Parts: sequence; C-alpha cells; structure tokens
Amino acid sequence: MKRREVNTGLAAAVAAMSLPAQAKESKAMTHELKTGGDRGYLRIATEEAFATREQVDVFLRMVKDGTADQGMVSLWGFYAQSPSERATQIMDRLLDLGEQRIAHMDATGIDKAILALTSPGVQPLLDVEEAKGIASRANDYLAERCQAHPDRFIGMTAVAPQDPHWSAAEILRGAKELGFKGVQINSHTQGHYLDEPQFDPIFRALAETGQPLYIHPATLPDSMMGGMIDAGLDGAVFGFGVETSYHLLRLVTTGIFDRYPNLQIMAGHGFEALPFWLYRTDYMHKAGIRSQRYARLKPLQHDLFHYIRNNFLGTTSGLCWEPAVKLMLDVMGEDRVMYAMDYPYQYVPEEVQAMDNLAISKEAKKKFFQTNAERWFNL
Ligand code: 1DF
Ligand code: MN
Repeated sequence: MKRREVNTGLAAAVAAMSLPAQAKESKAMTHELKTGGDRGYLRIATEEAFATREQVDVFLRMVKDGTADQGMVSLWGFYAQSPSERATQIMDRLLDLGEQRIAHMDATGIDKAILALTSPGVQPLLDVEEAKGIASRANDYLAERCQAHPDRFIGMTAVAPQDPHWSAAEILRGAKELGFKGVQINSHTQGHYLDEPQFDPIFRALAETGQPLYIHPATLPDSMMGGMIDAGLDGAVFGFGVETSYHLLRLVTTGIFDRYPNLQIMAGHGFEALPFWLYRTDYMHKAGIRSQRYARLKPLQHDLFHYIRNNFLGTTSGLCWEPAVKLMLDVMGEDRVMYAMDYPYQYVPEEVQAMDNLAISKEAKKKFFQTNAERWFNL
C-alpha cells in the first residue's frame, strides 16, 4: 500500500515506461511473505551474519591502538563507531540471535538462517591465543542459540586460520559436538591465502567431516588496497568481491581441487562475479598453461568449467537480481545456486519477493530456496 502511495507521483512516468518496468513494479506487490512453505518451498538463507560483543570490542581496540590495517579501520571503524542509522541498526541486529532476528525472519518469510560469525571473524587478530578464545566462545554461543531455535537457526564453525591445527580441531568440534553444518573463513588471513601449505590441516578436517567451506569476503589486505578507499570502493561495494574472487580463483589455479576432489567451496554475491568471467578466465588460464608462462602453474586435471560445476556452490547474498541469478543458474547449474539474504547487511524484503518471482521452473525454485541448501549443508 505504502509503495502505491509513494509511487502515485510517478504513476504517469511509470505508465509511459516500457512494459517490463511496469511488470516488475506490479510483480513486487503480488504477495505477502510468510514462513512455512506456502509457495511450495521453505526459504533457507545461507549467508547470515552475527557478531559477539567481545569480537566487536577487539576490532574497536585495534582501530584505536593503530594495530588495525586500513581495511579494518574503514569497515569496523565505521560500523562500531558511526552514529549513522545504517551502522547503529546493523550493530544492533548483528548482536541479536534471539527475538528480533526471528521477527525479521518471520517478516520476510525466511524459514531458516545459516549463521556465521561476521567478517572478518577473528582473522585480523595479532594475538593468536586471543583469536582462538574469541572464536571458540563465539562457536559455543552460536551452538547454544541454535539449540534454542533448532527449527530456525543453523550454525557454521568460526576458525582462526592463524593456527591451522587448532582450526582443524575446532572444525571437528563444530561438526561432532556443536551440530554445525559448515565452516566459514573470511577470505585471506593477514594477507595469507588458503592454498599456502600451512593451511592443509584445515582442508584435511573438511575432508574428514565432509563439510562445505564458505569463503566469505573480508576487508582488503593493505597489499591490495591501492586507492580503493579514496574512491569509496574498498568494502562490500566492490573491493570485497575483487579480493574474494581472486582467492577463489587462486585455489583453482594452484590445484586445490585436484588434491581434494570432493571439496565443496561456497561463495556469495553471485559467486563473486566469477560466472560472468568464466569463459575468458578459462581461455586465458589454458593459454598460460600451454605456453608455460608461469613456473608454478602445472596443468590441471580439468578446465575451469569442470570445477565451477563440481566443486563450487554460489549464493545470491546481496545480489538478488534476476539477470545475475539467471547467469549463475546457467553457468553453475540449478543444483549449485542457493538463496542468501546477507542479513543484516542487506535486509530488503522486496528482494525476497523478487526471488519468489524468478522466471524459472517450480522445481528449480525449490532447489534454489530449499533443497540445495539441505543437500549441500547436509541438513
Ligand atoms: C558488509 C557486507 C559487511 C557484507 C559484511 O561483514 C558483510 C557491508 C562485515 O555492507 O559493509 O558480510 N556482505 O557479505 O555483503
Ligand atoms: Mn555477508
């Protein structure tokens, strides 16, 4: 109703616009959002964030004492200190794993949320003991909240890759004792990438548990920052996706899936734009291999199309936009694309309606919202 009123001033202009614009407008008003499967599927949101107070306090301490890098100052200096409505509302929502979050899930028809400690987890912390303490207490807290709402909340394990052996043990504890269904790592850890050999215990633990790894964006390392902050592009607006897609691709080119052929890696934001790039990336990757341009790079067992359709899973977090989702479905296949909201960073009810209205088959939509998540997170 509110939308209709707001739009009356625009009505003539909209009427004069193309039919698709009109259809889009009326579609968004077609239905209420309810939980419980009234449209033939449950909605499972797969990239949903929470924070703990002690995590945010350490971020703020690092911002103030000068040990935070530029990306952390830009991101957490903002969320933890800005009086803006966006920052204060997001802080409030991140810290809630109770009634407010459930009410927001009810209001947008989200049946289940797959929750992870917000980015960058504990990965920028310089004191490894402190990092491990905060991660394990966050895991205990999340497990307790999931037990309090077993039909609504599902957890992913937070780790501290600064200590790969400890992280491997925490992955096993998450899977075997806490009931978690996956592991989230927020891209690089202080400029280190997961293809480096010291992280192998993490991949062995993933193989042992059979759990998926969600690679979530993080603040840019100083080495990649360049002029991003000057242009206002370092965060979720752009920089996150650039750095995370780089991470995903270097795992491929350095052969992680040839070493761990059953490994499943998830990423959000339209799989960080990689479906769009895939054809060219694959072509140029092959050209580089054939000409032996890079000493380190050995031929892979498969082309990039194989890995994206066998080892990667994409979610829509923050990119609930039909052209992008259709491209993901085309490139990754309808078994490998899942819905995510990215609460609380992008809490937009109209986006849920837009995804309900995707012009894809009934079967594909149920996979997208429900059964792919059930399958890949082993719910
Ligand atoms: C933002 C976006 C921050 C996402 C996030 O974690 C995050 C943001 C600190 O908007 O600043 O997870 N996101 O996934 O798009
Ligand atoms: Mn996110």
